[in-house]
Parts: sequence; C-alpha cells; structure tokens
Amino acid sequence: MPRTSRPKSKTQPIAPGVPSSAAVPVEEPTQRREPLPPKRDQAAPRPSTATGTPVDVPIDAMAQQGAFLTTAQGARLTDTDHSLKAGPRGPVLLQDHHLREKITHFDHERIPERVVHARGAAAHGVFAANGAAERICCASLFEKGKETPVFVRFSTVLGSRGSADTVRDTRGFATKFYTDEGVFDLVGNNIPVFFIQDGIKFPDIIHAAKPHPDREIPQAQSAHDTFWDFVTLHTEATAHTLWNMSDRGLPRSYRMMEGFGVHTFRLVNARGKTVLVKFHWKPRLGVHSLLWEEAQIAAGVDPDMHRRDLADAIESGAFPQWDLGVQVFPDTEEQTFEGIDLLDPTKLVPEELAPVQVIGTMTLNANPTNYFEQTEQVAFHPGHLVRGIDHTDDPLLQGRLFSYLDTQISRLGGPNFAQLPINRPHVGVNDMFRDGMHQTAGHAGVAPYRPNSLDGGCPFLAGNKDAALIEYPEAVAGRKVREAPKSFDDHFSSARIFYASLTPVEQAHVAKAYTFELGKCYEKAIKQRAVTVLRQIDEQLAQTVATGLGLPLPGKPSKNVQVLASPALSQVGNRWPCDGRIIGIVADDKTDLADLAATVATVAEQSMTPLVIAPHGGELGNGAQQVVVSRTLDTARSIEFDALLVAATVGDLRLTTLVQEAHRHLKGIAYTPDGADAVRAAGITDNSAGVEGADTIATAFDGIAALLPEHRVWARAAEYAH
Ligand code: HDD
Repeated sequence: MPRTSRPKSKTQPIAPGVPSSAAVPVEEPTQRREPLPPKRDQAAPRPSTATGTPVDVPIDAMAQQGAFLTTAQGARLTDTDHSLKAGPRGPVLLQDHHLREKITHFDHERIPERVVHARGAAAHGVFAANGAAERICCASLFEKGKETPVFVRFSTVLGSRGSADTVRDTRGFATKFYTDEGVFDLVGNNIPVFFIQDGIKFPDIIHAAKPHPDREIPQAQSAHDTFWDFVTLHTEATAHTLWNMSDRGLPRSYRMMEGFGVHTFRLVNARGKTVLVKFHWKPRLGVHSLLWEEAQIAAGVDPDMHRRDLADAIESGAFPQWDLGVQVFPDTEEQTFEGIDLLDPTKLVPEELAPVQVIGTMTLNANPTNYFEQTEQVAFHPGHLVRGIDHTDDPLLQGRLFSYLDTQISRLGGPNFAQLPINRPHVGVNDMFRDGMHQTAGHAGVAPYRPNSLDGGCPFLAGNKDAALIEYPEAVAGRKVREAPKSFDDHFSSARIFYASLTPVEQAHVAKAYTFELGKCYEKAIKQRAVTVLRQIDEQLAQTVATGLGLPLPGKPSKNVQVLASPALSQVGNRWPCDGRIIGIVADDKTDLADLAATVATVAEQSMTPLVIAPHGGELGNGAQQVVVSRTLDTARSIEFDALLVAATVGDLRLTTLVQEAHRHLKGIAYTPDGADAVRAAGITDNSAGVEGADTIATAFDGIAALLPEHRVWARAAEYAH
C-alpha cells in the first residue's frame, strides 16, 4: 500500500572538511518495504535481574526491537497517525486504546528535575589505577592496573534543565565507579570549597541562589539580590563566591575543568591504618575558561555549548582524560593540616603545602546512547562507598549523606532506582529489600529476612576483611550542641589565598564579575555589605568594585594579613596540549583550495577540529578540489573558535565582527595576503600581540598553532578591559 507522505530529499551530515562526495542522499521511502534493522542506539539494554543475572528474553520481545510498530503490549499496529473516529469528520471514540496509551505515556514523560544540578551532560569511560594508592587504601579500584568502568555527569547548579551551559556558576563533577566491590560515587564540584559549613543551611543557600519565588527570575544566575543577601550575611560563603566570580565560574569546556571531592575523606589500608585525603581531578587538557562576554554570547548563540563540546569530542575520538590525585594528611585527633581545619569544607589546602599525588587516570570514551535513560536517571550519592573509603565528621558531608537518597526517592519515583541499568552495580546484588514502586528484580526465595532457616540461612554476612561500610572506630565524645568549632569562624583565609594566587588579568576579571553581579542588585545595602566583605580579601579589589558601583568604600580595611600564594590556582602562564581545539578558517571561492584542503587535513591530523567559514554554505570549489563549508558568516561567532585564520576578505560587516570578536576574546589570529584587508578592516594591526601575517594558509596555521598551548593571547588583554 503506498504511503501518503510526499518523498523528501535529505542530505546526511558530513564531517567538516571532508569532500562532499562522501554525502549520501537519503530518500524517505514511498513504497512499503521491510523495515531496516534497529539502529545500535535503539537497542534496549539486555534485561537482567537486580542481581545482574541476564534474563533470557527473545530479542524480538524487548522494547525497541523487531520490525513492526507495536503497542506497549506488543500488539502490531496498522496506523499511528489517525485517531479512531465515527467517520472521517466524526467524533473520536473513547475505545481507541492506542490513542489513549500513546497520549498517556507522553503525558508522563517528564520526571521532576534535580532540585539542584538539573542541567547536565554525561559520558561513559574507564578509570585505570596506577597503584600509587595501594599503600593508603585497600579499595580494589586502586590496585595497580585495575580498570573500572565509570559514568560521569557534569552539571551547572542553579539553572533548570533547559537553561544555558555557559552561565556563571559552579559546575558539578560526579563520578560513578562501577567497581568489582560495588558502586563508589565521588560527587564533587569544579570548585574546591563550598558555600556553607553545615548541611542544615543547604536549603537556605539554594533558596537564595535560585530565581526569586514571585516571578521566577533570573534563571541560572547569581546576579540578583537574594543570592548576594545570603552570601554577604553568611561570610563563610566568601571563598566559594570568589571562585564563582573568577574565571573558574566560566569553564571553556567540561573537558577543561578540575574536579574536587571538596570534603576530607578517610582512607583505610589493608593493615587498618588510616589517612585523611582530599580528592582532585586534574584535566590532561589543562584548566581553561571562557571570557565573560563569550559566555554571554554563547548563552544565546549556542546554549548547549558544553554538552555539544563533550559529545563531539568523544564522538571524534578525542577522549578527554583526567588524572585522579589525592592530597594526603595524617589522621590526627585535631584533623587539621598546617593550621587548616580539614573538616571545614570552606577551606582549601594549597597544593604547595600538600602536593596532589596521582593515583590513576580516567578516560571518557563513549557518549550516552539515551539522554533520559542514562544522564537523567543516574543517581549519585556520597554515601555510595566501597571498602577502604570512609567519611569524616565534616558537618556538610553528614547533611549530604541524608539528602541524596531522599531526593532520588521523589525524583525517580520510589526506592528501587538502584535497579535502573545506569545505577546498577556491575557486581551481584543480594539485598533483602523487596517490592516497592517499579520493582523489576523478580526475587526468588521465601525468606527475605535474616537469620532464616528456610532459604538455607542465605545470604551470609561478609567478614570485616571483605566488607564495605566498616566505619573506622573513631572515638567520639561530647555534649549535644548546635555549634560550630571555633576554627570555623575563619571565613576569609581561603579566599585570600585564592585571590593572591591569581595573575593581574585574572584579578581584573574578578573585579569585573563582582561589579557586574552587584550592579544587577537593587538593594544598596546589599552592595555595600558585599564591598565590606571584599575589604576582608583585598583592599584594591574592594576599591575597584566600589568605584564601579559608584559607592564609597564602606567598613574597615582588613588587617594586613600575609598570604601564601598558591600558583597552582592560577590558569595563566602554563602550556597545555591542544587536542580538540577548534580552528576557524575564513575562506571564499577565490581562496587557494589546494592550500586550504591541505591545512584542513593538517589541523585534523593534530587532533584539532578545522571549521571552514565562508560567505555561503555548501562547498567551495568544484570537482576534485571541493572543500566543505562548516559555518557561514551567519552562523559563525568567535565563541566557537580557539583561533581564527583569515584567508579571504569578503567585504562584509559580519566578517569584521567575527575578527573583532576573536581579537577581543584574545584568540590567536593569523591571516594570509588574501585575508589582510579583512584584518585591517577590523582595525587590527600587526603590533597587536598574537596577530600574525603569513604567505600561505599552511604557514598561517603554524603561527596560530604556536599560540594555542597558552589557551589565549594573554599579552593582548591589556588592550581591553574585559
Ligand atoms: Fe549536592 C546533587 C555536588 C552539597 C544535596 N550535588 C549534586 C550533584 C553534584 C553535587 C555534582 C549532581 C549529581 C548529578 O549529576 O546527578 N553537593 C555537591 C557538592 C557539595 C554538595 C560538591 C558540597 C561539597 N548537596 C550538598 C548539600 C546537600 C546537597 C550540603 C544537602 C544537604 N545535591 C543535593 C541533592 C542533589 C544534589 C538535593 C540534587 C539531585 C541529586 O542530589 O541527586 O540531594
């Protein structure tokens, strides 16, 4: 029977820079034929019991399998486009089960978004241990050479699921290790300190930071009165707020962020000896950020920038990697190190005092095949621990231990979320939890209790040697109080260390960010209070922000405190690999296509992505000499490129804007004789740092490739007040 829809002609997307001969036209079939086999990503996960045993179901009986469209009950359908009606123009009949089933399922497709960290992107990967942690921790995941599958979800904190990726915010960095001893979750952030010292204040900081309850604005930002009201009244938030106002609040990519476990954890080795540690993820590509203007433009031009960047990099084989490291401290009774309270999550320990020792490397090598099933339904919990990893009494961590399990029950609809494929441990599960919403385990046996005689006394208990959740028998004594220790009163030392460690250009960004955010507040008293707090960090910073806000400098100067700078906290001045960097090449129909095609190939060979920008879409040239156009002047903005190569002068204001933006955003710029006029038209001269003329496209690329390891042309920053 012929189909009613008209045939459409589509062209499959092709990789940038690949000759267009690779394009395959796809026709929508007009004649009935046997359906194609399911695509790889349509295959449902192989069903298994909660204990991991595969269930033997014929492949055709599984969801998303087989040739024919069916109802949820597996009955084949002839039509899914027309409701059942009494005549073509008549009323719809209630008996149309397929209509009701289809709409009802759709009506319930959404689940509550995460109350924080709602917007995220994730990837699968593997963690390979180098054995360095074996002497301090008996967890099998740290044994030399052991490879453990992982699933990592990165996120922003404040925005809703549909908000932009590039907003100024903390980023979540949550890792699920499917170890052979059960699941271990390291639920961290890209900032090593936290806003509050006690979990009981978490609803307060989040209520203050989320949109105002009356109009639900602003979305995904801290630039509003309630946030600043809270963080200036609770000065323990000063260090975290300062990190947010620094470039760390605007990562260039998830692949270029550090991760921190924030709290101090206790590790136990095979002999029962303990140490205290702080976990760090160190990105192999270095730590890089967007400029504020880039982040703002991206939020409009490409709100999915970070999600896309992660998925594209993995898809293209540029697998991001992080080294996992620990700062190790003796487990003393005071739980301090060099005077820093290790139980206070608002404090950091400079790496220069306690070096980060690498214990393994994580590689993210596969994208999720279904966003909802994996990224949305994954459920992390700081209480998911394995043998050898234990908590400390950090009161923030203790609050978290309650919150995560509780939130999953309402978010994922019941207590059986651990049975979802993405949350399932990769080892056998033998719990005695039964029934409840969405139970899929089909437990056998009659005695889900212990001790029992009916199921042969099974399951048995592990000995201390093999068991997880063996709490270290720390001596605990004290009066019941609602108090914090005296050392928690120090609210500024970590903030001072961080600020003192930044280079002048990074410090200037901090001042600008405070001036912007506080400039969005309406209450003068809040702005004044914020500047008073800044005087506790740095007098010049407070003065610059006060001037920007048009306020007198309130309060008193901070006492002249000497601060040890920690160069490891600055992003400027290091050189990093350039894998995955994006090179924009402006060309037109007059460009030397042989030179262009060869350079496109060279860029790709160096694990970077070449994107050809032209006045029109499609291809440049014809016949053997074709080059695919990736962006047009309508779709190209500087935010997407790490460097710009100009090999054409189009005489178009959009090109002038692109070149000016690239220059203002401190990107390396190279041009050929054909592109010289476009660079001049943008008002840029060769005196400007990181602007290089070259004879050919190939040599122009060599010029900008030399600039990329430093991420930006920082020497040019003085030309602009960002
Ligand atoms: Fe939290 C989610 C990280 C303090 C309560 N948190 C969540 C996620 C990350 C963090 C990365 C997203 C996980 C994912 O991708 O699914 N949270 C942190 C860090 C903290 C922290 C690094 C401090 C060091 N969190 C914190 C406190 C509480 C919570 C003090 C409550 C007392 N966090 C939650 C939550 C969330 C969550 C409400 C929301 C969704 C979820 O748990 O699964 O339970």
